Amino acid sequence: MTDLAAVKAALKQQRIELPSWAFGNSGTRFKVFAQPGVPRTPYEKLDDAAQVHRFTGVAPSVALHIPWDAVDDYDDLAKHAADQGVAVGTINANVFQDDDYKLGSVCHPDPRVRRKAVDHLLACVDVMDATGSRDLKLWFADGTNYPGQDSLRARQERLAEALAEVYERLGLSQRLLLEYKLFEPAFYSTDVPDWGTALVNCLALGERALVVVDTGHHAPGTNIEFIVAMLLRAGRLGGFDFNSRFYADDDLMVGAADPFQLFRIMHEVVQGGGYRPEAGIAFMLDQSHNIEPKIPGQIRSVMNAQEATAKALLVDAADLEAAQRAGDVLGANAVLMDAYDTDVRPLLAEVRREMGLDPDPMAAYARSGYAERVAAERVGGTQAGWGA
Ligand code: LRH
Ligand code: MN
Repeated sequence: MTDLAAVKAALKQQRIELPSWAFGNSGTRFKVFAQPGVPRTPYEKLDDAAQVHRFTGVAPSVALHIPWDAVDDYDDLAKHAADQGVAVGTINANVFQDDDYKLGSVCHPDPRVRRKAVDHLLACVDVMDATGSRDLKLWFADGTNYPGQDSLRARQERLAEALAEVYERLGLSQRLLLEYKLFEPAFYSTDVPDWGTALVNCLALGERALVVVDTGHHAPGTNIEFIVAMLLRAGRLGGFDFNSRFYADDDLMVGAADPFQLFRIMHEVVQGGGYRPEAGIAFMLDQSHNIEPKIPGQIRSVMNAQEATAKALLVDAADLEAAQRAGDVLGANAVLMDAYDTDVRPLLAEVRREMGLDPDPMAAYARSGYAERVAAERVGGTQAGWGA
């Protein structure tokens, strides 16, 4: 029998990090739709993220993306975050939006371009020193579009050399999180396309180099929870970029497209000891709210993650292990499905009440009038976006 008090306690200490860029305008190559009240500055992005934490209680940090969130004084930005009741979290580098990076950044054939890219990564570590961030997250758009365009082997040499220089620069309390992605924007080869490539590079660097699993970065049909189990077992799972997709890297709300997959992933996290705070797993969202309102989109996403986590925490591990050992295929599957088929919304409403929060974060946010207030106040200036 699962200990409900322990499940509630575990849910109260959940921590989900929000992406600053989810609060800015985003879209596709076809259109980026502007929305009223969208932040114009990293400060306003933090203000909006703080609303998500205010109503969910489990989103106390915000990942930044440099230069999208570049400011003159990062110490002051971190202070502003604290004033809003949140903290600056993971620092994301960006070596995918400069004309120089057409043929790659750290994997580019031209050493001058590689130098420029590595210097940006090192500058992001300086930002971490100012904001007190633990993690540097690296995703590389690097790849090729046609066979023969470049040496796949030489590009790996360049990647390893760049990562080694950045890893060397990190402080002892800082970590490098390497994110892989199957394809896009490159359409023939991607230099960090899968968990194996990311893991091999992290093992070569050192124990503070860990792999990030972005749930939108796999080939259709990939058993992502298997990858999670493997990385946890290897002690190299650094974190997640949570989102969901029907087709490619759609960056939809986590749990929206495939809540059962999210449950299976969180089941492996819980069973693999990754949910314990001391495991140091960074649970981050990485999403784009192209057509839906952004703050409610983030609140709904956090709630989806809470629901998948609650169901995973309700799995009767003893019954499951007994059925598995007995080779009771249907019995074991039933233990898992019983947890998944449990309506955990009343449990989460109770947890929120016990945290002093409104049991219905979406309704509470709507009643707050925040959206109307910022839409009225944020007139003029340039709305934030990806600047792509
Ligand atoms: C790349 C990615 C990466 C970010 C970007 C915003 O697709 O997932 O994590 O830097 O989205
Ligand atoms: Mn990502």
